[in-house]
Amino acid sequence: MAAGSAVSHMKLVTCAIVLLPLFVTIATSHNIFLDWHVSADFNLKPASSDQPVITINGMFPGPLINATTNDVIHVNVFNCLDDPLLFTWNGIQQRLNSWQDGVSGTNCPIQPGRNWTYVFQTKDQIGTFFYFPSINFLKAGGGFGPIRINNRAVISVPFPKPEAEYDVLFGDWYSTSYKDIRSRLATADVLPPDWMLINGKGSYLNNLSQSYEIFNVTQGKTYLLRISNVGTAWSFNFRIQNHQMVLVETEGSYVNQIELDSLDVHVGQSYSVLVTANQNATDYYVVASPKMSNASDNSTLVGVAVLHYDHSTSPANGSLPWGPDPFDLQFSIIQAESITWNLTTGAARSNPQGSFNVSNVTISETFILQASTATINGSSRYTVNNVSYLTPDTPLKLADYFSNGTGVYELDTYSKNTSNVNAVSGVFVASAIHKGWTEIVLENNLDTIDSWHLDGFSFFVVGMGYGKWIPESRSIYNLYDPVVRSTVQVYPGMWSAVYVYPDNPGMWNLRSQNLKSWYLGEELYVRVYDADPNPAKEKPPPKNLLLCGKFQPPAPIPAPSIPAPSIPAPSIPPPSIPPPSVPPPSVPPPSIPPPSIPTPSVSPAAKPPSSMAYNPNRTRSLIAVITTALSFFYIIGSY
Ligand SMILES: *[C@@H]1O[C@H](CO)[C@@H](O)[C@H](O)[C@H]1NC(C)=O
Ligand SMILES: *[C@@H]1O[C@H](CO)[C@@H](O)[C@H](O)[C@H]1NC(C)=O
Ligand SMILES: *[C@@H]1O[C@H](CO)[C@@H](O)[C@H](O)[C@H]1NC(C)=O
Ligand SMILES: *[C@@H]1O[C@H](CO)[C@@H](O)[C@H](O)[C@H]1NC(C)=O
Ligand SMILES: *[C@@H]1O[C@H](CO)[C@@H](O)[C@H](O)[C@H]1NC(C)=O
Ligand SMILES: *[C@@H]1O[C@H](CO)[C@@H](O)[C@H](O)[C@H]1NC(C)=O
Ligand SMILES: *[C@@H]1O[C@H](CO)[C@@H](O)[C@H](O)[C@H]1NC(C)=O
Ligand SMILES: *[C@@H]1O[C@H](CO)[C@@H](O)[C@H](O)[C@H]1NC(C)=O
Ligand SMILES: *[C@@H]1O[C@H](CO)[C@@H](O)[C@H](O)[C@H]1NC(C)=O
Ligand SMILES: *[C@@H]1O[C@H](CO)[C@@H](O)[C@H](O)[C@H]1NC(C)=O
Ligand SMILES: *[C@@H]1O[C@H](CO)[C@@H](O)[C@H](O)[C@H]1NC(C)=O
Ligand SMILES: CC(=O)N[C@H]1CO[C@H](CO)[C@@H](O)[C@@H]1O
Repeated sequence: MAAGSAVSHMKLVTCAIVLLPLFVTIATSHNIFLDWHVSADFNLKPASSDQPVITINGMFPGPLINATTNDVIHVNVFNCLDDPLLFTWNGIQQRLNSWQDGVSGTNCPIQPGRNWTYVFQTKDQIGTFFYFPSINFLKAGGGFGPIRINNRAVISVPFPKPEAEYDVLFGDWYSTSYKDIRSRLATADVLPPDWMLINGKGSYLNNLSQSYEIFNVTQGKTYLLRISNVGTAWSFNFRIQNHQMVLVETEGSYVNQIELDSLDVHVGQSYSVLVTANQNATDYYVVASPKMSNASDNSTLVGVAVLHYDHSTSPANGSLPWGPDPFDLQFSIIQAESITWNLTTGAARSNPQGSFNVSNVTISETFILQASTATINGSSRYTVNNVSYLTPDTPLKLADYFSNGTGVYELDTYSKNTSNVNAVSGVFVASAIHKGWTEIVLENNLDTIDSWHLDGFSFFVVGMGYGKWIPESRSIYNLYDPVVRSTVQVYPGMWSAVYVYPDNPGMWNLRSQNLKSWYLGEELYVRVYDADPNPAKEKPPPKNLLLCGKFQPPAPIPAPSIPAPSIPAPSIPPPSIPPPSVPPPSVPPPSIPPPSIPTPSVSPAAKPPSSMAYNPNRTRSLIAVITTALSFFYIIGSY
């Protein structure tokens, strides 16, 4: 890091040099600093075609974020793509900090040629997660990677320490450019992706694959596989020839351990399983095959990797291990219902997971959300309660902070529990009662398996059922040990119900993980608002907050000596800034900046979605940057 680069708070990126991963983990401070150069690579050709693949520091999938409970992750993202970019951290709860969630409703995009640093904490979490680019359909081009949150040393884990851990990211893949797919989505009937990659590599059995993945094991040892479905559309059944798996964790919860021959993983879900190398030392097939598809053994849509024993005497052979009938959803449903929460084990904390449970809670509110499709103004859209989400130029979170939403969204315009009469496009923001238990029923009117994710929370998966949900459906709920996670599948023609405790104020995305559905409107935001003015409740915007849309950056501050509106450093309790989640006493018209909030200029006609780093006090930021840099070098020097 040259001293010069610190001068500009937000630096124009030199995109030519990308292969410079900077991984520094400072054990004592529990800060993890990462520099990510995100670019398009045309030479990887995982599916044999020379489409752009989104890499991070040249890697596909991107680098592992290997964190421990409560670590603080600093990810400086350099956008070397020609599309605006945001990353979201699937399943990371961003306690009191939806500013770092990285979806269109919370952050202005990082423009091409720019960089921006996320800073977030893995507060009170453990488990298996992943990250991915959240906007512009970029996920279909890659850019995803694994996140592990390890237990702190003082917390015991409910299984013996494995010999090694492997990240297993599998997902479907289009063999054409994400840009082509994106441009055709609204107008043409785009076929689902027809390839399957495991850790960015094609099938062992398909000679079009450039390479295939090998998991190395030693006979007699046990391994932890951290599995995520990073794809865009297909659910997969995962299995290993001649080997069983023990399911131990999902999306941050320890489950009651069950032995499985195969595991269904839906889009956006994560699991960890233990696999013991207890067979003869040869090679074995590792298979992920699509649900609800007749894809044959050797099709590109069947992922095949290799489990390779040390001193293996033969390559993988025989036929692929049989999975369940891909159209037998009953198998999948029964398996889902058998995944329950281990109430007695500790997780991020030593007290039992089950000490916070739903066996006796009072529901304050029920959301009934129905996913469907509709044609709106001639284009095909996905809808929730007949509303197709319309992404405003201004992130909801910014509007919330600067103008109590005025001019960008209106809270509860659309019903949370009935479908709009006509299909419309709109900015669907639903309120949730702070600390009032909320039941969310997700119904699927589509003919594919849907998968829903809520940012900011884990939820209790209390039930699934056929047809329409009715209040009597509650009689089949499991309120004793429902699994706690953040992504739940919804089978076609069925519903899934979850309970969530909205104790995390902020603006939170509730979305279909199926990329096309999400991109075409199957999402909404849930606003959790806490009237308590204590600033400890929700974090103030970060110092490097990007502005865009209605709230444009102020004109450049000419000289550092000119007094700027005072904004305290984040670590100092803010004396003059109003608590972030509390709206200004009266909503000012958008052109009047709210009292003592940094003054963005409002330009309703702002067309190019430019976003610039907001820099209230250049002097101070410069000092801060230099100080950070100095202490950084000091730490490296003493490392
Ligand atoms: C991840 O972090 C843990 C805890 O610090 C460490 O034991 C492990 O070796 C790390 N794994 C990788 C792949 O870096
Ligand atoms: C951009 O990167 C530089 C380091 O190259 C860093 O000092 C600066 O804080 C980053 N900008 C933002 C907005 O994160
Ligand atoms: C690849 O496999 C197909 C059959 O799946 C076969 O027809 C073809 O000849 C193979 N190509 C090469 C280069 O081996
Ligand atoms: C297994 O070993 C091979 C050969 O050394 C290596 O190329 C491969 O990356 C290893 N696999 C994993 C998942 O580490
Ligand atoms: C649940 O966790 C406890 C405590 O770690 C462990 O002893 C027990 O085996 C686990 N139960 C199951 C069914 O996995
Ligand atoms: C392992 O190899 C031995 C000797 O080749 C054979 O008898 C046995 O059936 C094999 N076991 C398995 C599980 O394949
Ligand atoms: C899959 O195969 C079954 C049985 O062969 C057939 O009934 C069904 O129509 C096929 N489905 C698709 C989508 O091709
Ligand atoms: C691929 O699968 C089809 C259908 O199962 C089969 O007919 C064909 O022989 C297979 N090809 C190869 C190369 O295995
Ligand atoms: C369940 O809740 C009711 C009402 O809040 C309370 O009276 C009762 O003691 C609770 N039961 C248990 C087992 O916690
Ligand atoms: C911000 O800038 C003003 C004017 O240059 C200066 O007086 C003040 O000390 C700065 N604040 C901080 C925290 O550096
Ligand atoms: C802010 O918006 C909310 C929801 O629309 C409304 O209930 C509240 O009264 C507004 N606050 C102010 C200060 O206008
Ligand atoms: C899994 C499997 O069937 N492996 C076999 C592959 O072929 C060798 C040699 O014929 C056998 O020893 C393995 O059992």
